[in-house]
Amino acid sequence: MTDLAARFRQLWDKIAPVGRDAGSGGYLRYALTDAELRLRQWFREQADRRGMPVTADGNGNLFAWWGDPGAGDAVLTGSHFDSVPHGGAYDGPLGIVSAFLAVDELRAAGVAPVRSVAVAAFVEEEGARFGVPCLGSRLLTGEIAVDRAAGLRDAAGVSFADALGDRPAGADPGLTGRFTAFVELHVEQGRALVETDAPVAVASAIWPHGRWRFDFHGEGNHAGTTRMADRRDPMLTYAFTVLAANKEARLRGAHATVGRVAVEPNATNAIPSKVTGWLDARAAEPDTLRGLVEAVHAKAAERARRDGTGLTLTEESATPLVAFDGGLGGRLAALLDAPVLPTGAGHDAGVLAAHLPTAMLFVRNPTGVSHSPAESATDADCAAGVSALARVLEELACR
Ligand code: HGY
Ligand code: MN
Ligand code: MN
Repeated sequence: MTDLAARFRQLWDKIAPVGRDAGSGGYLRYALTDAELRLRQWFREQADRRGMPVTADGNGNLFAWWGDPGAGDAVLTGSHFDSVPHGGAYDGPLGIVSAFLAVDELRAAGVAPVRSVAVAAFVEEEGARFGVPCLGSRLLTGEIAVDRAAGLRDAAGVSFADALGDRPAGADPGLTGRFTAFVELHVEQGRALVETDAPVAVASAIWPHGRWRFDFHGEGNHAGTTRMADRRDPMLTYAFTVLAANKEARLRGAHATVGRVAVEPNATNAIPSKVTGWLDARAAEPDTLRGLVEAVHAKAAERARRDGTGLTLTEESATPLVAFDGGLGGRLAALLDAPVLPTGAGHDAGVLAAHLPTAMLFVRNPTGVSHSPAESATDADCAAGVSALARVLEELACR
């Protein structure tokens, strides 16, 4: 094992147990809950050890500064700590751990920043607690209204403002205006790097994507005594809609997933009164995505008429196509001699990309699996990611 891979492992092992579910082996690191708060504390300690002051933007995002935290140009890196339910270890934290190690590498090489380097820990990237992904970066850039973000509620009814302990501060153009670039390092969420036999890639684009909530309303009633012909069962409309989403996505070469469902009253012997399903839909082109969601909606509405149920559709979040800054991406791909890949996964980098030159580095994932405990990366590839990030930060912040 190289020195750097060993240093990666040492730091990684410190956070590995935090929020891990013993049963699934996956992580329950929801934004601003105990596990994520412990990781944020770890972030402050790591920054402190390196003499990097930490600032907060009032939206739940933290920044550890190598250089002046108060003024001047800066290069932003980092990622997020929060996970999806039973998510993998690498999605998010890899970008933060790698950023601290990249700063260590540069310092050990005697390189000093000409522009500050800020390591970010963005809050609620997954939207697993409050429903809207990239909530922290959307707030920072003004891409979501403060009132809407403040009022988002988790499953227990706690609002984002209450979890944060304050009303979010909202857009901070003074801060974002300081960043000359954002480079987010992330575990790859597919197998393209296994196929190209490279440890690190540069991102070209993020597919447009979003989340749509389908509320199906019916009539709660007794499972044993209600004649089949008399039922208004929203579970049927929901089930048909899931199948339709799968078919419509396949027809278009797009992706559609219903991975979350809520049933009321959720009793074995009662016809549900309401079923809510969340559609996650993604496509390479915005028109394809729009057509997909419209087609699923039309099919669901038609089925609701047949089932005698009601349907309301709510768009919970939408992220447009992100084409990362071609100049910056090309420069980094040449610097690292790395392949260039698009992705169907969303990232804070996708939100920041509308406001400043932004790029992403992907680290090879042997299984290609993500949002699952099976997500993985070797220590050697993680070390290659740290080296790549260090070279990028040297190029962008130290010359
Ligand atoms: O859902 C996503 O694409 C991301 O991982 N937040
Ligand atoms: Mn994720
Ligand atoms: Mn992520």
